[in-house]
Amino acid sequence: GKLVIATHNAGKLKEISALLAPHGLDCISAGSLGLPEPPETGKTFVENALLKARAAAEASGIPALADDSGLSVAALDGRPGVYTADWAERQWFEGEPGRDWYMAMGKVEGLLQAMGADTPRDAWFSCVLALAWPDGEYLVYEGRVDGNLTWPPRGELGFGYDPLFIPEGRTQTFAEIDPSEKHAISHRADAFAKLVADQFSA
Ligand code: ITT
Repeated sequence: GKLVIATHNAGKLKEISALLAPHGLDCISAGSLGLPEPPETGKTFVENALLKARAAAEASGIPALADDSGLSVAALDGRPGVYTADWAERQWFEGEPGRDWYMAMGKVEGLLQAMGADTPRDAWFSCVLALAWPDGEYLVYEGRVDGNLTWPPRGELGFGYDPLFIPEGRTQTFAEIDPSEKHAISHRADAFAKLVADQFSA
């Protein structure tokens, strides 16, 4: 069947397409359908993922999959969490065009400096995947990966905060490991495993 991937984030779209590839769906991006981006007014990953999936399913008449995700820093009581994208964006509007990733990274550098050498750098990524159908039915799946923040950024792979995040039990950042390995252990992979077990297992 057909599935709309309700994201406007190119990094996510690439990962979701790779994770869905074995399941033989005809994936259509929200961007290619010209679907609008609903404002993310929710206070939780679940609320925002549902908001995006439902809006896309309603507008397109096709089942939709949305991803709401973010980075949580233990020493900041889990912030920025659901506000991770805003965090980067605020910097983007103040910064030079085309340097949005760098500005977001700079924000983390400041954060890590402010934390000092003795503050634990434990962090985690969360991902909520929401599936919504045009008739209003929906399902959500939650995933998480624990790790540590590092500075300076390392690696060119992945997207977003990947160059700053070392998953537990590894020495390389998410931006240094092969995408196939990130897809085995990431927050998105964790949520996907639950979705696949629920939707695609016979
Ligand atoms: P859509 O809402 O259109 O899907 P978005 O970028 O606005 O795209 P979110 O609101 O879910 O998505 O924000 C997610 C933030 O978390 C964003 O800043 C990402 O860069 C970051 N993020 C999520 N998953 C990540 C991953 O696997 N690696 C690195 N950063 C990630």
